[in-house]
Amino acid sequence: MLKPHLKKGAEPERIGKVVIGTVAGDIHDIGKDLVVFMLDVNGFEALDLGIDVPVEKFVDAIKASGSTVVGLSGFLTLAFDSMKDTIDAIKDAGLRDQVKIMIGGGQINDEVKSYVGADAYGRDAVEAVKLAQGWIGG
Ligand code: B12
Repeated sequence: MLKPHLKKGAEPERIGKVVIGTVAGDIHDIGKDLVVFMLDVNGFEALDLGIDVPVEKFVDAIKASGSTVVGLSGFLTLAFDSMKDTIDAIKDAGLRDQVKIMIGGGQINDEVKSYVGADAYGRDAVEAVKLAQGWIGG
C-alpha cells in the first residue's frame, strides 16, 4: 500500500511530456525505445504508445496528456505515408498549433520531414532529446 506512494514521492519533477510511437503499419521499435529511454533519463515524461499506432491513438493521447511534443518513429518506407496521415489527423483535430512534431527512423531524412509536414527530423536519440529541450526546455 505504501510503496506506490513512496515511489511517487521520489519521482523527480518532469520537464514536459512527449507523446511518441511507431506509426501505423510499422512494428520496428528498437530505435524508438532508445529515444524513449533517452528522453526519460533526460527528465521528460515519454508517453510511449508502442508500435503500429493508429492515427487516432496519437490524436487521443495528445488531447488527454496536453503534450506539446510528438515523436513519430518509422523504419519502413511505408511509414512516410503513415507519418503524413498522422500529422494530417493532428491538423484535422485542430491540434497542430499546440504541438511540435519530430520524426526519426532508419529511412527518414529532411526530405521526408518536408513531405510529411513535421517540424524536425532527428538522426538519433541524442538529437531527439536536443529537439525536445529546444522546444520545451531542460
Ligand atoms: C531489426 C530490424 C527488424 C526487426 C525489428 C525488431 C524490433 N523490435 O524493432 C524485425 C525482424 C521484426 C523486422 C521486421 C521487418 N522488417 Co526490418 N529491419 C531491422 C533492421 C535490421 C534494423 C533496424 C533497427 O532497429 N536498427 C537499430 C536502431 C537503433 O537504429 P537507428 O536508426 O540507429 O535508431 C536511431 C534513429 O533511427 C533515431 N530514431 C528512431 N526513431 C525515432 C523517432 C524520433 C522522433 C526521432 C527524433 C529519432 C528516432 O534514434 C534511434 C536511436 O538513436 C533494418 C535494417 C537496418 N540495417 O537498418 C531492417 C529494415 C528496417 N526492415 C525492413 C523490412 C522490409 C522489414 C519487414 C517488412 C520484413 C518482412 N518482409 O517481414 C518487417 C516489418 C514488418 C512491419 N510491418 O513493420 C527494411 C525496410 C525497407 C523499406 N524500404 O521499407 C529494412 C531497412 C531492411 C532492408 N534493408 O530491407 N525488422
